[in-house]
Amino acid sequence: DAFRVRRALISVSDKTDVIDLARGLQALDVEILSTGGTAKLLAEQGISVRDIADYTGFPEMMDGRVKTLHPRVHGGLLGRRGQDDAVMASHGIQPIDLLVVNLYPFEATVARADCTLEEAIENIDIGGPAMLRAAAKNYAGVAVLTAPDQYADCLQALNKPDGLSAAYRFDLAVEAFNHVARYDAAISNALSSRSITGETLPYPRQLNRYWQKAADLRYGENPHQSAAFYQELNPAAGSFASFRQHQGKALSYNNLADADAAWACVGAFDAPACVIVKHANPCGVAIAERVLDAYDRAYQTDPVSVFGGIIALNRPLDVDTARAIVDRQFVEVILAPSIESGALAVTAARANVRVLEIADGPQPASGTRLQTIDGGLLVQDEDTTLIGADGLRCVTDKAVDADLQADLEFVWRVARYVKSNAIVYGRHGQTLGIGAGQMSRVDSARIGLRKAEDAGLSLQGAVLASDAFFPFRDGIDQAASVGVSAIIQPGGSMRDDEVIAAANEHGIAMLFTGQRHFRH
Ligand code: 93A
Repeated sequence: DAFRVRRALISVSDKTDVIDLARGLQALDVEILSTGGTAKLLAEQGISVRDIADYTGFPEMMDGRVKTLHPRVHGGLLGRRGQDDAVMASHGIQPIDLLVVNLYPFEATVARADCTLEEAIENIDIGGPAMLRAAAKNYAGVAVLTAPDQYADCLQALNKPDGLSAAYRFDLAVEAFNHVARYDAAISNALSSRSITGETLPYPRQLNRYWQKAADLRYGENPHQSAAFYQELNPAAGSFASFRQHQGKALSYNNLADADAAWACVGAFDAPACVIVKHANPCGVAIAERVLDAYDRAYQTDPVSVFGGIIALNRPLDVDTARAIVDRQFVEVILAPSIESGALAVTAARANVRVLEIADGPQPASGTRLQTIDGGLLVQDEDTTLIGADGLRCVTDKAVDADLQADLEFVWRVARYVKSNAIVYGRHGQTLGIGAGQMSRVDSARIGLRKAEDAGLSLQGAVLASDAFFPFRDGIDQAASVGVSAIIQPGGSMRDDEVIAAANEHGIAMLFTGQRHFRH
C-alpha cells in the first residue's frame, strides 16, 4: 500500500516556508497538530491546526520546556503500524505519520558574543530531538522533515499515487539523525569549551566536527587506496572547499590537496599573483602587474616541474592567460576567483583540465587546521600571522633599501607555503629556485640553487628566505658563493653571532623576522 499521511505534527523554530507546507498538507486533508508558536502562526494564516496541548490533554508548561514530551506524542511516533495498533487504540494514541521539526537555535545563540550560560542552556532543545529520534527510528511508519528545503519534494511526493516510498523515508530518517547529531555536537562543543563561571578553553574537552560527503573519489593518494571528499557544512566564502567546477574531469584526491595548497599560497599576495603547485609544494610563484605576466614568470622558475601542475591565480582568469597556459603546458587544475567567459571557451579545447572558480577568494585560511595521526588528531590555529615590515629587524652592517625589502618580503611569504625545510630564492617578485621538504636545510638550499641553474636563472643579486633559522654559517657562505645579496630568516640560533658575522664578511644584508614558518 502507498504510504499516506493522515496526521502531521509540526513544531519548528525556523518557520521558513512552513506556511506553504501546512497549506499543502491541508489540501491533502491532513490533520495538523502543532506547538505554541508554530500553531499560532498557522492559525493566523487560516490553516486549521490542533494545539498539541489539546491532543495530549496537558498544557504546555515551564515556559515551553515541556510541550511534546508525552506518551500520546511519542506513542504516535513510535508505535509499530500493524503491530502496536491495539495498544495505541486502548490508550487513545493516534498515529502521527509525518513529523516536521527543526530545533531551538542553539548554535546561533552561543555564537553571540554576549550569550550567557543561562541563555545557552535554555536553548537546548529536548522535546525536538526526542521526537526526531522517535520518528526516524520508526521510519517504517513515519516520515520526518528537518529542513525547509525538503518541504517541496515531500509535498510533491504526497500528491503522487505512490506517496512516500520507504527509500525516501529512510533517507529522511538518516538526515534527521544527522540533524540531531550535529545539534548534540554543537552543545557538546560549546559547553565543554567553558566553565560554569564563563572562562573559555581555546579547544573543547571533546572536539566534535562534522563534514558532509561531497564526492566519492576514484581513489586516494594512490590507486589502491579508496577515498572520499567531505566538505564542511557551510564552507566559508572564499575558502578552497567552496569551489565551483566549470569544466574538466572529476577532481582526484591529489588534485584537491594540491589545489588547496595553491589556493592558500596565492591568497598570501595582494598584487596579481600566480602559484604553480606540484606535490603540495609551490614550484613557481610570481607577482606582476597583470596575472598573465605573473603566470609567465611563475612558469620560468621551473619549467620542468610545472608539467601537470596546479595553477592558482588571485585575479580573474582572462582569455590571454588561459591561452598562455593551455598552449604551453599540460595542466591539471586552474583556480581563480572568477573565470571570464571567453577564457572558458579557450580552456574548453582542453576538456580534461579542471577549471575551478572560488568566489570571494582567495583569503588567507582561518580557523583551525586538523591533522590525523594514527588513532589521534592534532589541532592547531592556522599559520596566518605574518610578520609586518615593522617586525623585521636588520642585523647586518649592510642595510636593506625599499626594493630589497620588497624582494625579501616576497620570498618570505612564499617560504611559508613551502614544506620544511624551505629555502626560496627570488628577485623582483619572482621565485628563482625553491628547495622544499628536505631533512637538511643545506640540501634544500642546494636544490633551490640547482633549480635556478637548470632554468637558466641567475642568482646574482637575488634574495633568499629560510623558513627557520640557519644553525651554522655554512648556509650563509653557500648563499654568498652564488651571489645572494640579502637573506630573510627567523633568527634565534645559538650561533646567530657566527651567522651574522658571516653575512657581514660577505656584504650580505640580513633581516630577522623572529617568527618561523614550519610546514609539514
Ligand atoms: O523545550 S523543549 O525541549 N520541550 C518540548 O517538549 C518541545 N517540543 C518541541 N522544546 C520543544 N520543542 C521545540 O519547540 C521544537 O523542537 C521547536 O524547535 C520549537 C517550536 O516551538 P514553537 O512552536 O512554540 O515555536
